[in-house]
Amino acid sequence: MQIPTLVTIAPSHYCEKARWALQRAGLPFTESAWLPLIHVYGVKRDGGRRSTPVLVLEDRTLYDSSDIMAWIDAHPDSRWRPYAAGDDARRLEEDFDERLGPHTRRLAYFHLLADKDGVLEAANHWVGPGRQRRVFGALFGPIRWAMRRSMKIDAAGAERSRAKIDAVFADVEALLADGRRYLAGDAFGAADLTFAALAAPMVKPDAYGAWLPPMERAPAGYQEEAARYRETVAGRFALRLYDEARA
Ligand SMILES: N[C@@H](CCC(=O)N[C@@H](CS)C(=O)NCC(=O)O)C(=O)O
Repeated sequence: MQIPTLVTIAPSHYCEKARWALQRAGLPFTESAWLPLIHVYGVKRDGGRRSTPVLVLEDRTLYDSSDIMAWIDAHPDSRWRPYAAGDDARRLEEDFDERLGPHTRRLAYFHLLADKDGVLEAANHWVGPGRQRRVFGALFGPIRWAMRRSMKIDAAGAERSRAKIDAVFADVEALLADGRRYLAGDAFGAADLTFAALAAPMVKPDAYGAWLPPMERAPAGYQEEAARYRETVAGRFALRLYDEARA
């Protein structure tokens, strides 16, 4: 039987969601990791469209992290049932996918893309020093321009995203106020993993599945902002989930 291929943009937090879920479930896969924008070539080559993560299976291809989660939940060999808590887990997962993911990504990129050397160093960790990395380095200016343009990464966008993240973090804090250990049900599930993975760009867990720069070498604006999110109730919760549930 063919081992599934997970096609990723290496640092992407939606890809981290899929990667973590597959690892948690104990289902084998290989990762085909790409750098932003160069991924368009890789994803199309491996049978995807454009967005990542993509999971290429023997008989079909899954194009969305939630479809990958559902496949894991139904898989007979899975050691983990992400939807054990039922619709509450699904509803929260969808809510974080829509209301949190795009905003942590934009705010993190807003700070990190300003540091060209830092991004190029990270790219070495993500895909190694080969051809892909060299093309990314040579085209870094236009790639950064295209990323900023397509994701509206600018000061006004960062401000809007900060407010959206704060609102989701406040909702998570409100859920946790009754003392529960997990967002839905009594075990680690899809809602918890999705929240932690999608919060990760702004709370920087040590166990994140793709290399991230050490805090002291990240741009000052990122350090300040991440330190603030790490101190919130929801930020501490995400870090706890990484400590406890990310091998
Ligand atoms: N709803 C999708 C969102 C995935 C998503 O936003 N992926 C981003 C990476 S963080 C992507 O591939 N962007 C590049 C593109 O669309 O070209 C999912 O959960 O899989």
